[in-house]
Amino acid sequence: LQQEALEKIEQSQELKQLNDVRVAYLGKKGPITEVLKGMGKLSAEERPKMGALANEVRDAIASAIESKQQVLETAAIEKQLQEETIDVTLPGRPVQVGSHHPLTSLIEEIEDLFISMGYKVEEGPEVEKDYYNFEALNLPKGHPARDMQDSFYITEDILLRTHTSPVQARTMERHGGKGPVKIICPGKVYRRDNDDATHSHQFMQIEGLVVDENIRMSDLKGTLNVFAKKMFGEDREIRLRPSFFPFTEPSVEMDISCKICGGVGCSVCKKTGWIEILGAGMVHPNVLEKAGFDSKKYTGFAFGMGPERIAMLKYGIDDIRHFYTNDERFLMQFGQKE
Ligand code: FA5
Repeated sequence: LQQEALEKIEQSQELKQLNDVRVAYLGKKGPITEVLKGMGKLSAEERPKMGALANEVRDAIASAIESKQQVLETAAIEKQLQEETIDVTLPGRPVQVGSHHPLTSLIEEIEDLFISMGYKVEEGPEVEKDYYNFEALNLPKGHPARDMQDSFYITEDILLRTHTSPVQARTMERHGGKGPVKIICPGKVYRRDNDDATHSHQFMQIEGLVVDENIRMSDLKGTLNVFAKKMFGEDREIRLRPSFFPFTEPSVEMDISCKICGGVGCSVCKKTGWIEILGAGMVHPNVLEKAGFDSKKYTGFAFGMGPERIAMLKYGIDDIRHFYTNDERFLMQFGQKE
């Protein structure tokens, strides 16, 4: 029996197999347990001899199992170590680093520029009340100029804001009739415009508002001049055209010369050589009064610009849709270089 068990132990290649041998020979139903159980039937002379023999066989098998177990365990660990070796000399795989979206970078640049001129950055909701989007801005219900900004309505009184100007109204209201107010507000806006090279149904705007005593049109012009020169360089031309917005009086629009065609005319500038980038004007007295400001004491200017159009001019991008289609070939041009 002992011989047979030792052979089986020797042949065991795995721990599980060795355990089966242990159960078969030393387990409760194994031959040695059987022998020990049957001791009672033996004569008093035979009993110690048989007992000693059974113990001897059991110990021999047990110690053979133990040493084989150690051998198998060591082999298993070695195998595992070999399989899991890490070759530290292999070259690393390059990690693709993401980058800011070109619009995000541009907006941060514009924010920094205005912060350096003493402006604060404000935010407002994209799902807006009709009151702040239109009424507080001198656009009562039924006003024809509402058609200039075809809107996505959610209910009769709630819509996706069509411009960032509602943040003007909200900020002035919070100031409780006391100046100065000096803010810019970047954010997403939505209009039912048909998408083409220069229009998108969702785009960004950056609003600016300054309200204080003695704010004049010349302050607006000076501010826009500084902005244009810092953004586009001293050599780019700008022009102000008279315009109309219900919330400013007088109102202007600022155009900048087209970089793509050099002013000759191309599809981006609709063959005019100029691209409109912002609307602006002196805050209408009705807007000041509605927000709780005394329009005899306070005046202000406001402007609203489209950063997509600014980015297109600055980087020579020919289609606004590039910003929203997430083509990596486009985005990576603005990414970090390795
Ligand atoms: C406004 O939205 C006014 N709230 C701006 C304003 C603010 C005027 C404060 C006076 C005082 P307008 O609709 O022109 O104005 O839009 C402003 C800018 O947003 C435009 O000059 C243009 O750069 C950009 N823009 C307008 N519509 C689109 C569009 N569909 N896609 C991309 N950019 C657009």
